[in-house]
Amino acid sequence: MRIKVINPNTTFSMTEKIAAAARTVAAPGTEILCTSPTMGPVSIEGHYDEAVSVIGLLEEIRAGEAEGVDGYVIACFGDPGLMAAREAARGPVIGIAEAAMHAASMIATGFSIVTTLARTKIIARHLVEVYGMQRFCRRIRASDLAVLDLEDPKSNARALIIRECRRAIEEDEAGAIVLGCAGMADLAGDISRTVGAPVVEGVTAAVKFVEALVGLGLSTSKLGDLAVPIVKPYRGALSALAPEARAPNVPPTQARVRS
Ligand code: 5HY
Repeated sequence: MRIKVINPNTTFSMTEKIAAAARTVAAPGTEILCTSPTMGPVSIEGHYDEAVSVIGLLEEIRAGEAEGVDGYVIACFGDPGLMAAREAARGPVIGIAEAAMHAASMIATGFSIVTTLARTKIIARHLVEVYGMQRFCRRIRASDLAVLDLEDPKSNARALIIRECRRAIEEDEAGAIVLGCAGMADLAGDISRTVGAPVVEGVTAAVKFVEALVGLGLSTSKLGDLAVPIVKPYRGALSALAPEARAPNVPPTQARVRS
């Protein structure tokens, strides 16, 4: 199967890091395609960045549909554009926050999220509520790192993240930690060994969830609100994103069985 992992920000070094993490857990039969948009914010650190990043994300989803990709990961902890991507895609689309929270809820009775800037905590809080994770999420902690500090080997990112992880274990009684940024994709094992607790990282968790869903023959429902977008013209610079008439909603996995 082919899973397209999309980093919605435009920092190539982070996309490479995400790709490497995804490939460490991909099953032998899984090909990981990893991309980021050619346009948009270099990092996503708030509502405005997120909103703008969705255009490039949806362009990547549309390209994946043309290539017959089996499933997608949205590799940004705000899960930007998740429902729009599910409208546009046939295969499963999993956000890293959703994947990480569900995985953590299956291995601990409570988890804390350690993310970057304090101003982005509300985005994670909203997702905790949307995903029904209130009973599991003990607290959302900020390491006060900018996202791109995670790309700077001279930053003290690792130490700041470990500090918050330790506080989560001691003060929040968290049984597990969720890393709240795709830019932390390379840190989970190291941090878990250092703090002595399970650390769940969303890119790798999401890849395994997509593999499981595709393996079960499950694709995104095309009933109701997740049906393909209604065909209509879009004007101006966004005209290329206009929904087109599409073949019957047969997911790529089932299409291959039929051919
Ligand atoms: C992410 N921002 O995973 C989010 C996380 C955050 O550019 N990639 C980003 O810190 O908000």
